[in-house]
Amino acid sequence: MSYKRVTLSQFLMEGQHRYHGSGTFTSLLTDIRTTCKMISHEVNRGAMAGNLGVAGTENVQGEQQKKLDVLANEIFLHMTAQSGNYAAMASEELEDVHTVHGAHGRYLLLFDPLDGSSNIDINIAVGSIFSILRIPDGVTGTPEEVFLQPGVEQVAAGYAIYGSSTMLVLTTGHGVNGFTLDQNIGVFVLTHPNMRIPEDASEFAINTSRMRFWEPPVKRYIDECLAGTEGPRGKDFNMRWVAAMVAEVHRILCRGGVFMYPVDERNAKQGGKLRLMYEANPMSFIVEQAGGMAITGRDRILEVEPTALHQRVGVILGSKNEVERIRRYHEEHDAAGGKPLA
Ligand code: AFP
Repeated sequence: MSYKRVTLSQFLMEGQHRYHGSGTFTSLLTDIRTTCKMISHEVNRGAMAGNLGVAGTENVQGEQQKKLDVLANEIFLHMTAQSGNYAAMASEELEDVHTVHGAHGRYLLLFDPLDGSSNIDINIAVGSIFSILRIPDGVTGTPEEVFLQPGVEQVAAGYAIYGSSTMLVLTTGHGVNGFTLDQNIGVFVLTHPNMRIPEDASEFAINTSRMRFWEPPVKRYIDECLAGTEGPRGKDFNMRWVAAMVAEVHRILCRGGVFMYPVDERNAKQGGKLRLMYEANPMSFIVEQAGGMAITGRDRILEVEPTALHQRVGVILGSKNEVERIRRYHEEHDAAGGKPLA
């Protein structure tokens, strides 16, 4: 019965009591909850609200912004600044740190307001990703360097997926829980408690149009998957590509698999394609909390020391045994004298 369900607010309050929290987390995540509901509303209205199409501007990454990229970014900035819980924010869409004047909180928010925005105009799932860091003790001000903390320092992370239903999936370091938005009453309810990624899988997601640029260990893994029952893996694999990391990670949380956006010959100069602070770190925190694994190819993503806000990185994450196998393939390649691309 729906009235017996646990809402996100109740869940956060319960966590606050269990871990003797001060209520800060509850406030931080309440801001995010409202933000995601508003973005969900705008995504859903789509063409009716004139929300589709390009904005005619470029973001800091040099990518064409969609109208909804710009709108989602504004919603994030506005809705999370009001409470004063966050001292500053950094967005994939903004060049510089956005400082909140008069904020009382000592938290930093990083976000990708609308991930997978090439899906907007064709009505396929998109999402928002967020990561929360604490300002270290003794630090004053919020220059860019304060944000440059490795992913292991995250105090919370999550994403919203605007798909056939809207969901908010989050971790505060005590497992991963998923909440579905009940559109009738405007409330997120706990529908996916304690999400766990199966350790084994036979599904992979990678943009195969880039195959000719891949490093040998990546090619080896995919070739073996494609060989199916006749190959060394002795089983058939399935392939998916949604072009929105949020949707790929969500599928992996629900039924396992591997998602790969590796460093390749084309993107090696910039370190990879995906952004460490807005995409790789928060998703890796979630994946690890759900029992999965997340690497750059060779290293654990959460231990990468960031050097720039908009840094990019190779990403391979998902079911533990598959990701461990891919890590081993990189190790074997390097041990045989192969040179890493980045
Ligand atoms: P956008 O948010 O700029 O559309 O990029 C989405 C993304 O960063 C990630 O979510 C996808 O996995 C990946 O890019 C898709 O990349 P391809 O363009 O190579 O399909």
